[in-house]
Amino acid sequence: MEIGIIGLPSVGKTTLFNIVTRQQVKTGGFSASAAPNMGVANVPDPRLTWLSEQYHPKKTTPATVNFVDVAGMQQGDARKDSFSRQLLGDLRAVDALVHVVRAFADPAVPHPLESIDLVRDIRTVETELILGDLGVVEGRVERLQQDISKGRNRADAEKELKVMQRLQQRLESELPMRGMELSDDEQRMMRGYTFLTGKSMIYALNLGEGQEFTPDMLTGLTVEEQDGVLLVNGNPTIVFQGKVEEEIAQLPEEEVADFLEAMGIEEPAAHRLIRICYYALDVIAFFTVGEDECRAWTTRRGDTAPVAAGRIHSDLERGFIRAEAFHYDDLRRLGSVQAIKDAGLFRLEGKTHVVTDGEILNIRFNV
Ligand SMILES: Nc1nc2c(ncn2[C@@H]2O[C@H](COP(=O)(O)OP(=O)(O)OP(=O)(O)O)[C@@H](O)[C@H]2O)c(=O)[nH]1
Ligand SMILES: [Mg+2]
Repeated sequence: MEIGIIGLPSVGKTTLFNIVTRQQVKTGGFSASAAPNMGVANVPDPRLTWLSEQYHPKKTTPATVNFVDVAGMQQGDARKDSFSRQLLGDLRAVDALVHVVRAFADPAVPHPLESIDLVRDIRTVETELILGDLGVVEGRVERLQQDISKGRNRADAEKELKVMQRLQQRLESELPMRGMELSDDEQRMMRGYTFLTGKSMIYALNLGEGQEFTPDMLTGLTVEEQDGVLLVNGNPTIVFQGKVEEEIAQLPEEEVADFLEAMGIEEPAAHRLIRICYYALDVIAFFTVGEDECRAWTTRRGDTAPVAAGRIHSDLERGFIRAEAFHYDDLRRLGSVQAIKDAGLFRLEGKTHVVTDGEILNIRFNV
């Protein structure tokens, strides 16, 4: 899983990147021409910690999420030819975008649009992404029309042209590709393209120290809560205090809890960000356990056992025979694998089994 961090200049993108990856990349001073920062974050999961306490493995390996921190976008960027190519290149592989929106005011850090206005910033970035995608779609539409007039691959080209034109209209009415209804066939046709507005969007609102979030910061956008998740225009959103969280990320592990309590922070932003990425992408965790290693893995909700096994190694998907499966919750409740077996909750699952969050799997395979 890979996440791209985007936003206007000087909003705290690299600060958030440092917070979540525990790196110390230099912040401040306009990174406009710099190469993207890449980093890895461990996915916090208390279930893995508990499993590790039971199995005493040689190694405990959390699931990881990759983060890419790109240069700041500017209003009007999308009109430059290089813009979408550069950004598309940097963000091609990401599964979701985190848009860092600046709420903190600091005279020492000038805002490129000279005032704090979250709604304007959200709209500005969305518009740039839409214009960037529009450039790609227009190019593709033109190309397809040429193919059709030359009778090249006509049937397929006509089908693709239809969906591209539908996307074009959508973007022209200032709507992102995200949320567009696509048939399975259309989804397949679009899979080869990486439209930025087709990716899941998460907002991260960067507040100043001690600053509180109030919905009136977002007047004009829809703000609601669902399953305890803040949704802004339907997009999962977290609020965080960049400066404070940066300090937390640099503390030695054993001092974190006290600092959090002193600051009245329930859960560090790094954890909340990763959780909201899981939520936005609708992915789940499963585990493998043993004396050598206890490990957490990520897979899409709805994936079958062979697909999940493929996250571990492609051989396990190719040679999948069956999976021994039981659930973390049952182990926690009953205390041992034997007790799970006695309760009839230890299963042998075949290729059609859909993996659930918290399942513990042992893959039997043959290659
Ligand atoms: N006061 C205050 N300053 C912050 C906060 N977050 C970031 N900064 C400062 O703002 C400046 C820019 O932060 P960065 O994280 O580099 O911002 P960026 O979005 O990566 O900037 P570019 O990559 O140049 O577009 C730095 O000097 C940070 O220390 C915050 O929450 N409060
Ligand atoms: Mg930066």
